[in-house]
Amino acid sequence: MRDASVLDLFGDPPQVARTELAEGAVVLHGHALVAAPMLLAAVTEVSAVAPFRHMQTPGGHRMSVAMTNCGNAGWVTDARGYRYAGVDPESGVAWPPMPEAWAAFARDAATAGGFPSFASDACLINRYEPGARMTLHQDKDEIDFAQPIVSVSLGLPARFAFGGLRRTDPVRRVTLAHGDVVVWGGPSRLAFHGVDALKAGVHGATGGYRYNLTFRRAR
Ligand code: MD6
Ligand code: FE
Repeated sequence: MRDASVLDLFGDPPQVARTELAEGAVVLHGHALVAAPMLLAAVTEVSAVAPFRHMQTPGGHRMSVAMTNCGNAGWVTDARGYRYAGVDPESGVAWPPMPEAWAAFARDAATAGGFPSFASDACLINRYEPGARMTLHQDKDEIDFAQPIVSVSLGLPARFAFGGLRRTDPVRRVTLAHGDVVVWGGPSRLAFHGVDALKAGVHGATGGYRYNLTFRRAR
């Protein structure tokens, strides 16, 4: 047995409860609880430079979820379609860089979820207010579907709907709470998923909002 000493501070992270959603998709409950203050502080920094905005879908609808990005590429949608863009279309300048600690967190979480050596280059930051939701969709604007997605939930809880590879496949629902991380790849990489309308509430870390960070390899 290893000596119970200060070394444990630098040892393996504690095992957290897991929910397997499907092959290649797992919820690591509470995996981001320790990192949450760091992650939220950087959300404030990123959004001071690249503010949250309600983008338009290609069909002309205003998204109820407000979004911003950091990293080498940012996910955007407008009348021209869904895509990754190297600059923030609102300002015409590059997205804020991905904080080092974020990339390291995402890599570690991916490893814990079964996908070692994940190198994210983009993080989409979603902000949900009461009533905001995300309809069923696939994340398919990235170049390399061999890379997983790491998704971090912060603040108010939400009901996450996870389906199959066809829009009409049955969905399973799971609550994502503050600090939960979903790691998602392999045979689940193109699974349909969405978020039910957020219920109003107050969370000690985020007030009336839920934030979701999704780390991707976009390019
Ligand atoms: C959200 N998440 O939790 C939205 N996409 O607010 C996503 O759309 C998502 O959690 C791909 C992989 C994991 C996700
Ligand atoms: Fe998604």
